[in-house]
Amino acid sequence: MRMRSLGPNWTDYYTIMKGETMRNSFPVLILTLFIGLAGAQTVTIEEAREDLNGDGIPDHLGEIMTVEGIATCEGTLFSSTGLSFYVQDETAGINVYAYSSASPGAIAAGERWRITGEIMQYNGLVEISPSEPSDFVYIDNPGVPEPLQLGLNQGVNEGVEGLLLVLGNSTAGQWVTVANTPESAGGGYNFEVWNGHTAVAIRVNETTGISISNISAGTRLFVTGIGGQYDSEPPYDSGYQLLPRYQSDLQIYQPAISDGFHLTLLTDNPFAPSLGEILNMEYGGPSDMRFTVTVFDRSGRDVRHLADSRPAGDVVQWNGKNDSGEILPIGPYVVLLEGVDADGKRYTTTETVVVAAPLN
Ligand SMILES: [Ca+2]
Ligand SMILES: [Ca+2]
Repeated sequence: MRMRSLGPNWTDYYTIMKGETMRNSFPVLILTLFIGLAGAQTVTIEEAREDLNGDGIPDHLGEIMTVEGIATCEGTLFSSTGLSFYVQDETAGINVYAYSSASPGAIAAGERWRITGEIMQYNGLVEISPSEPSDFVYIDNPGVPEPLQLGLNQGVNEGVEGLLLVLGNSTAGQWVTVANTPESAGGGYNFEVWNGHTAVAIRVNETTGISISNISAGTRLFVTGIGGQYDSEPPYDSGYQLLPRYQSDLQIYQPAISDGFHLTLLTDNPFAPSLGEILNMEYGGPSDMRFTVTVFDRSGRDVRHLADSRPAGDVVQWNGKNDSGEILPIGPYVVLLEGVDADGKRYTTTETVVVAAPLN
């Protein structure tokens, strides 16, 4: 079980045996045996996950290794029968998966544990799998680390699998947009969000107790969660997901309000572009503000840019076409007004408009 940890030490021993004195080798040998009995040598999580040949399978698959990491959720959060949670150190994160018989008792978010287990892989997700309670050693409770901020257009990938992440930047007022109504699938719900031009899969596991009743296409969110993967086929380089832990990980964007900041429709809504009808809108707000007007489709994709960093008091017109001049399909669209004031603070408001077909 602990052979891997003995490996380098036996090499040292052999090197010493070839050297000048036997006498010096005895303390080394005793120390080596002691380390062997005490437990495997701790490696970084990045080392445990290592995939140097790039085949999507951890190179240490099947080996027993020991890592130390901080739990980013409760030990049972992602399992209905045993343990499934995530730990991370400064280098990487990893899933910890074990039967309930291996549980050392309650594991709380923010606790640091030393964990020994077999390196495994399940549908692309790298796991460390302890087999008995003594494979868990409590160290201390430094608290849950700050989530790693994913940038605009950035998705989940192998490099951040197992880490606590956040999509959308609430400080910058930069949200992600829900692309579709959540669908029930295998003990949970799946939906996608647009992070800029990148679609990111969100997987809500039923065991978390998170309600998705207020999530639908067009909802603007900040999403915190753990980088996961579900990919049943080699080379295990797709199927990345973000796994929210708690209801508060799905934070609905609440726009700030500013005096006089407004977007007003001046013509009839719905309107029929195929009859030549045009939607007129007026916007305004504080004089130091610059305004941007963008039309989004129901999946949250920006389809038409009507104004970019313009002063207040303009009227904009939309003819129902996208940026390429094509008439868009009938259905609802969201017109987003963004205002940025002299301090760089961002304000937004929206109007839902409907592109209609003429009645026969
Ligand atoms: Ca490999
Ligand atoms: Ca993976």
